[in-house]
Amino acid sequence: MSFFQEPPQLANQYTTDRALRLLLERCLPQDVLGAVQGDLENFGLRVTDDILDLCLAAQAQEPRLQQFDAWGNRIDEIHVSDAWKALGAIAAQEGLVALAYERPHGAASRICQAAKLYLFNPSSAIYTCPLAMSDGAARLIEVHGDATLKEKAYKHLISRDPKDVWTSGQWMTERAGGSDVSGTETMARPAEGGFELTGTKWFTSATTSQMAMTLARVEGDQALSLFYIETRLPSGHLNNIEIHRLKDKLGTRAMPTAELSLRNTPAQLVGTQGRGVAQMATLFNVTRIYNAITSVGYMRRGLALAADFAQRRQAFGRPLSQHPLHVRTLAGLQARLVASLHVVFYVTQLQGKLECDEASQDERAALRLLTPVAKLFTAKESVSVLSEVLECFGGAGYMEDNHLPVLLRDAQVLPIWEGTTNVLSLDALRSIQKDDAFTGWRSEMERKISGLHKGTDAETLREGVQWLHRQLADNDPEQLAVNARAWAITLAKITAAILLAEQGQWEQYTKSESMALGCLKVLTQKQWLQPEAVFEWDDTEHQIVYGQSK
Ligand code: MFK
Repeated sequence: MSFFQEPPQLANQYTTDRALRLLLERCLPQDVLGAVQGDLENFGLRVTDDILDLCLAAQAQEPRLQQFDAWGNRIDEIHVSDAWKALGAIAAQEGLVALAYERPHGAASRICQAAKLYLFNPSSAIYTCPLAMSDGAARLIEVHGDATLKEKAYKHLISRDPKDVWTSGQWMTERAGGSDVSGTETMARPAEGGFELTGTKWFTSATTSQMAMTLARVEGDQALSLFYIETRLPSGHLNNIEIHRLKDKLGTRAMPTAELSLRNTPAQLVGTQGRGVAQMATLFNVTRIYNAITSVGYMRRGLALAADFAQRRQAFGRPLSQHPLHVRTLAGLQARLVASLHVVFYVTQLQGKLECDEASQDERAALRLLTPVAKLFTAKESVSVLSEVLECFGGAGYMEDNHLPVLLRDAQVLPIWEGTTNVLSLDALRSIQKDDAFTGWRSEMERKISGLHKGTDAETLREGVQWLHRQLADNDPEQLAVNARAWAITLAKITAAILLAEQGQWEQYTKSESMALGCLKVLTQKQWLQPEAVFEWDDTEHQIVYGQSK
């Protein structure tokens, strides 16, 4: 009989995730851990079972735009699969957004929510995207919304009832203004009861959402303002919105992303006129954290499959898991996942504290700096790790029908949307120059380092912090900007190393072995913690790209 390869199996994604369990054990108060553990165990199983089935069904039936009905009326109806809708219903019932606002565990609620999102994401066909925008919109309303918005939208965004729950869009991107939203062309004109918006939005994710937060310029203003839109009229028709087409994307194809135009669309001003970008930051700082959770979620799924496969796949007379070179490869990837996981959960913890008014000045500053850094770093790690994961399967990793390539294709959007790597590196620098965020981050990190015992690598960690500080102190803004990416990635790695050391110390006390210290050791051996190369801007770079001097 000829040979057939056994496919990889997914075990319970919570109970088998040692890194996550240890992290939660340390970060959550014992009563909270006791209260959520059963739920996480059930959910960890469901994401390998019925939720995964829905994910595959949603990916198999992509959304479709129907622009006209049989009678020639323009309807612009986006049809999504039943599976996509079912994923939304499960997300509501599981309280994936609601948890953060019900706050059953105070500031720690964000950590519990992040654990569920991390489990859900790789089985959700990226339903985490609408959840991210809805959570960001709920937070935006909580901070900047008036009573009407709280009554109209907020309660729907945080509902657990599938019939009542809403998702929100975050319509920032236009043809002229992508990363640079100052190019926004959408105009807002005062109208009865508020404003009317006219303009074109070039990328709108999860376009079937019931509402959207968007930017527009009030006639005569220089600065942008923030607006709330309801996408449909009570009749079900679109609310003066035309959908031109669905985007033909590399990944995230179960989710509709559209180009659309607003044609005198009724809108309500949110917060203060002319403070649109600053207020929208309340939303996009939440979605950036979701992006980071999503990044680690994809890495985890890929590595869970690759590690299982390595125990089944025989090559050169033994399973791959008995080949040291293969295990070394997997260990390097796993250590990178765990490093990212700690950065993500630390940011989540800070966000929870901020929202419960429990964050110190230093923690607020650390959060401001780490939000863009965690997003940019984990997104890059996700793409790189998943590319390696596919290779771990050999040719099978390149085959669409085993649902491995989709992980990489979906992950490829993570460094792009919600601010590209370079834009976020510059945002990190801006947080330092404008809000002195480095000082707070540094105090937080030094506090953690001084809690480490002798014998740990405290000195190396301290040197890492000092290296980051020297770069800021010794370079002019132009040099800092050209090295912003290297600086931000180094900051992410140093943060990860400090968090791993802190976790490792706790694990050594309470367990017989430490996974976190194992990861730190592997990363150190790989020289992963070395600062990224920084060097002066030189015209050679322009020449090698364009063949001539600037
Ligand atoms: C599964 C996970 C999925 C997640 C959902 C995915 C859905 C996809 C939807 C999208 O991709 S929507 C498009 C996302 N687009 C971006 O994220 C835009 C990227 N560009 C930037 O972030 C630019 O840095 C920015 C647009 C903010 C620059 O605009 P400006 O007008 O040059 O802003 P400026 O002058 O730097 O800042 C204006 C104000 O906002 C300042 O406050 P003040 O007016 O008080 O001085 C800034 O401090 C504040 N601000 C900017 N960025 C901030 C911030 N505040 C806090 N945090 C930030 N990150």
